[in-house]
Amino acid sequence: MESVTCRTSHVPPSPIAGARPRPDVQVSYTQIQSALTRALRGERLSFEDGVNLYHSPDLLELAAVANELNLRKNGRDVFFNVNRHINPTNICALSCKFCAFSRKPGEEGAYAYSEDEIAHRAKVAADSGATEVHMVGGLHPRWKLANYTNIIRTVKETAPQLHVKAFTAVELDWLARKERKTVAELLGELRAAGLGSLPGGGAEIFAPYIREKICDTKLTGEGWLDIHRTAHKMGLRSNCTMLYGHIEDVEARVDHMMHLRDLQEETRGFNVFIPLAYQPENNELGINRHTYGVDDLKTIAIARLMLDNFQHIKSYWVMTGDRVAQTALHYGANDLDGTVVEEKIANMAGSRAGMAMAKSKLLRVIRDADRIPVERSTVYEPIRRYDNPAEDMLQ
Ligand code: V47
Ligand code: SF4
Repeated sequence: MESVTCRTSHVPPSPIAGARPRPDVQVSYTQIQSALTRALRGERLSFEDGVNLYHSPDLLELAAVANELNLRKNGRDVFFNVNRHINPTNICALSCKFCAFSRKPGEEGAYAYSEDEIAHRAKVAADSGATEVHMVGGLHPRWKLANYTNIIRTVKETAPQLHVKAFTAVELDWLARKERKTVAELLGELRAAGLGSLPGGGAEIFAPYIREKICDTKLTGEGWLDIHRTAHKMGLRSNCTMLYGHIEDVEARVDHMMHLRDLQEETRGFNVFIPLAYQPENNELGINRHTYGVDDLKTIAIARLMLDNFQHIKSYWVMTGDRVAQTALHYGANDLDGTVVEEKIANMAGSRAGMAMAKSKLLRVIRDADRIPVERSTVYEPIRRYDNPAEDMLQ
């Protein structure tokens, strides 16, 4: 098992200071220039480069390089998908400090969907042209493997064409331990039921000095990476995320990206990297601020520069709102996620972006950024390229 240690001996004096570059760190403009030049030459950047880039005083210069790297890889095409989130239960044995979604059994607001409720949502999704359901939930103390396979089968029996992207590494670890199975055995059974790929949730921040403060009882960073490695080796693709904008520092963010880059180098199994901006309400973390646009955009740009072996960087409108998500398309992002329809996790934590976005609006957001909308499958196969703007109104 790969050990997740932080790449620096630096331990921040006060992580609560947030992820703003620390004023005591001296970074020369020459070092930043050197990193940008090397990135444009296609060279791999180091941990120190990533930290230096976060200290760059020139956001537009970062944007120009990230945009250029993205245009080389993906041209002006921007992906979106027509999907639906289904959170089968919010009952959870853990109590991550940033989470506003989970409830304890019997607590007001706790729920667990029946098969009929899941089938209904899958049918509505399929009828509205969705190609994917994204399903993640809490760690239900009483659910067994059969609950999970039934959830997948219910979706596939209702609408066989839907791709099931389901269950975070955290849920898989919990279930494997309860069922006394290896993760490979568990994934084999879920795949036989119809699982298509894994979402990227549960990664949070790998660096132990942050993780232990925000979700100390959760699967470790190395455990998360190990489960994705196992999935990739079985031929299952997956996504990866990073929760930022809470108590972490820029060193922890860059460290996180480098662990993902290393695993991608080993397996090539990640579809996309998705930075998730922290939403501050109704949780126990005590950090009561949303991220601002500069930090969101800088993080997208640095991800594009650091993650040179990733084809896709997602600007997830749910966390940043549509305006910043759109602007990120000029900072290295080439994917906006989807229609979503019933987003609960960020919504309950104070997201101001709403629960859904119509396909017609996604088209407009992309088109207004002077990019070409391309509907994609979950694993990034193009479904339809919207070459003709006149057709957008018909969607
Ligand atoms: O793991 C929980 C995050 C994640 C908060 O793979 C929060 O395509 C912000 O991973 N503020 C689940 N974030 C969502 C997720 C995801 C979403 C969309 C697409 C994909 C994909 C994956 O939500 C959790 C956690 O990191 N989260 N609470 C919060 N207060
Ligand atoms: Fe449970 Fe996931 Fe919320 Fe943590 S983030 S408390 S594991 S639902």
